[in-house]
Amino acid sequence: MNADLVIRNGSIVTTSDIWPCCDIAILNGTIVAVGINIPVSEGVREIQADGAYVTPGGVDSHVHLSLYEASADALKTVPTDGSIPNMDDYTGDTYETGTRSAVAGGTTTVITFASQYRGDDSLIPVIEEYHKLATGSSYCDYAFHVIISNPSQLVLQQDLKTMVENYGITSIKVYMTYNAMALKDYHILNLMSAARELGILTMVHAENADAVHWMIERLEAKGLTTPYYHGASRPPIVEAEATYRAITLGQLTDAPILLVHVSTKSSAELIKNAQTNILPVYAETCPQFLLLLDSMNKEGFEGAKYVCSPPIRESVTDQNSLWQGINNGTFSTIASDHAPVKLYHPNGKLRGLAHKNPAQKNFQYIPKGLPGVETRLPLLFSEGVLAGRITPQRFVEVTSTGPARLFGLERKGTIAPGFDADITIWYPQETFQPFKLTNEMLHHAIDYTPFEGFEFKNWPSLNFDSIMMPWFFRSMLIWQHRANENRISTTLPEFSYVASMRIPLSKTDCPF
Ligand code: DUC
Ligand code: ZN
Ligand code: ZN
Ligand code: ZN
Repeated sequence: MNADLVIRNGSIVTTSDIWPCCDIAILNGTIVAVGINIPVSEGVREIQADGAYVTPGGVDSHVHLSLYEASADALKTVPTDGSIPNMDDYTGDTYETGTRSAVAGGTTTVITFASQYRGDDSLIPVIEEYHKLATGSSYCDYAFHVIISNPSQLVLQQDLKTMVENYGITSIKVYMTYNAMALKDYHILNLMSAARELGILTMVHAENADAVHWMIERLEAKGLTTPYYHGASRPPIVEAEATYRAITLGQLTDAPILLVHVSTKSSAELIKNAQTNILPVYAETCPQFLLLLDSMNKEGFEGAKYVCSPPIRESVTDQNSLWQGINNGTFSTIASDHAPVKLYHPNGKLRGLAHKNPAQKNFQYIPKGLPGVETRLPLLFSEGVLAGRITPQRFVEVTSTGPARLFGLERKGTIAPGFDADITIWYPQETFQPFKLTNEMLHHAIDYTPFEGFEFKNWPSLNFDSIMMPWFFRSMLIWQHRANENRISTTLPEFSYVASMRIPLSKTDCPF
């Protein structure tokens, strides 16, 4: 067998099976064989994976990187309601810091957003700008969705087609909330209808903008403006109404839709009901909705760490319903919705607040999003697979195979000959020392994690057990890539694997 790398004796996990004691032979970043005792020439590099789960590399289908950088000019014309921070306050992750963080957590492909703002007439310069931001700066494979905030005639009649044909991009996102982004139902109908004609999937952020606005006014009138009240301003019913409306608009246009960051039982039930009626309705949820509760949110400004939209919910019933939705097939993908802004900005401003009234620290001016691209897979492995809530097969389905299929990443998402050799290894539990997460362990450029103090019972790693290595090298992750595939771009082809130095290694020692 002609190969340049063999992974030996792992338990390979697919959406349907676990094949114990299997080898994977890899050549030039592609899997060339899967089988038992695969013979290869002497000298071929081997990785021993005895007793380890070997899963396809994670595909994170919802990641915001360089969030506001490409559209700086267009942003000047946009109303600021806290959904978009002032550019001076921008401290999110770039393609470099975000993708190194992804890889360090076992994710080998991210689908990120190129964002069109109101001031942009066309989509094409926005897509070009994001390609520039990502090129040469990404440690893993990446692809794009396009956020549409100005569905101009140019967009509807020309750009969507160009986006598909010239850039291989087949998904858009629309917002039903935020002044700066929200589209009226009329415009969403126009977009869904055009998207359907072109085979584009429309992702929907479902929250009722007017209802949120109305709630915020009432909270403000009572002086309830600390970050703690963010959740109160966007109750589950606000998400449910918009979810139902999105499903209805999709039905009217006969267009496939994906409800992103679903956070409640009521929304999950509406989606399940639509799916039962054979509508092409897909759904995503995120680890923060499965694992965090609003009661963890602190009074005072520390609560800003947990501000995301939809908000972290109050009820275990919502969490249980989302886990149930993973098991009954409601959710095709679990994504991070990595959309972070630093809590303490180096210029002394707090999470984008100072351009409004800094003394006020009003929750409505806090950008809505959390970091999570690195913790997504390990959280779902620890709290899902090892806690017995989901099987290893379901884990693979919602973290890799599902999103790869949904977004047309044809050579990703499973371990089989002909597929990209993007592989994540989870060493056996008995060899892993559980640890409590601190933000310093992560590779993002953000100064906090909402999962601080969570205990992790495993983390993706590679064990060179026959080679003497410094102890911290025990933790590594295989990452192989394949460039220039239709939708996928990768820009650092010289890497054949990437070290993910886990546990107490300072960022300055890290090769990323
Ligand atoms: N929606 C997202 O998908 N991400 C961050 C903020 C938001 O509203
Ligand atoms: Zn959203
Ligand atoms: Zn998002
Ligand atoms: Zn790859």
